[in-house]
Amino acid sequence: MTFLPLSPPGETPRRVLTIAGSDSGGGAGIQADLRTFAMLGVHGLVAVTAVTVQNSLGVKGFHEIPLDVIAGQIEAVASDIGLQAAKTGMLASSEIIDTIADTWVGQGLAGSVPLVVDPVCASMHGDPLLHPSAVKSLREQLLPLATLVTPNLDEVRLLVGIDVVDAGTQRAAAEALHALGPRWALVKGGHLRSSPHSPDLLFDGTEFYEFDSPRIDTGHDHGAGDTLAAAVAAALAHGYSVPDAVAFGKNWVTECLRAAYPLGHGHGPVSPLFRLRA
Ligand code: PXL
Repeated sequence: MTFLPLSPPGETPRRVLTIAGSDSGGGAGIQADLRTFAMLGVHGLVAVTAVTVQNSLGVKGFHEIPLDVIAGQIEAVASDIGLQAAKTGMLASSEIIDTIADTWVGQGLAGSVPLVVDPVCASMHGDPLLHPSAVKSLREQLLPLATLVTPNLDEVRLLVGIDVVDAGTQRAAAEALHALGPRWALVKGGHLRSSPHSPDLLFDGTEFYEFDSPRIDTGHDHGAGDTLAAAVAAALAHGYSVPDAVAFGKNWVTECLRAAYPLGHGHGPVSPLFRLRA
């Protein structure tokens, strides 16, 4: 299922905030999030954290947005427009993470609005998108506020120091991540080369939920993690439970992977534009 309930034309749709970086190549970051939000019929709100200079070959550098401007964007939309869910992507520095955590609490959003934390650390080319010193802030300031954290296997290693190589280590990683404070932890298995599938494992401190999908290897999967987290946030904005939202997001990103296209001379993006077909 890749449809969420649509609001009638003229009626205000659900609002979902992305707190993330800009990708000049248009494949990942806020550009990917806004595409998925639009294709799923929710209204996207934005707090830009950093502007990357990048194309399909990699990230050449980035400029961090001043802290007061990041906080201001969140305050501006929360105080006027309101939101039913949010997600974070590229956060760049510990100061930015601390600012977002403080603003989230200060605006009264903690505990009332679901927050999906996609702990972006590097681009698919390995270019750093988060200062190494910021991992501590991610762990200590942001994860305790998260409804759901969605690391890939590299991010799992950075956050909890576990090398996921099979189902047993994936479980151990989910437990260690959950112990950092998020309500739910999703350990994504898309990079698990020991599996022919893409097995994701969700944990709430008590029960494990497994989500399997075919691995789609097109070579064009830029923005896949962002797209998954954006779709999960959109489903949460509609009141889905976390397991249902993850199942929805996984289906969504699988269809976006099938529709991925080449772009430039490197890696192309996953694409939600399949939705425009009749
Ligand atoms: O896909 C992770 C990601 C998130 N946000 C921005 C990015 C990337 C990967 O390159 O550039 C801005």
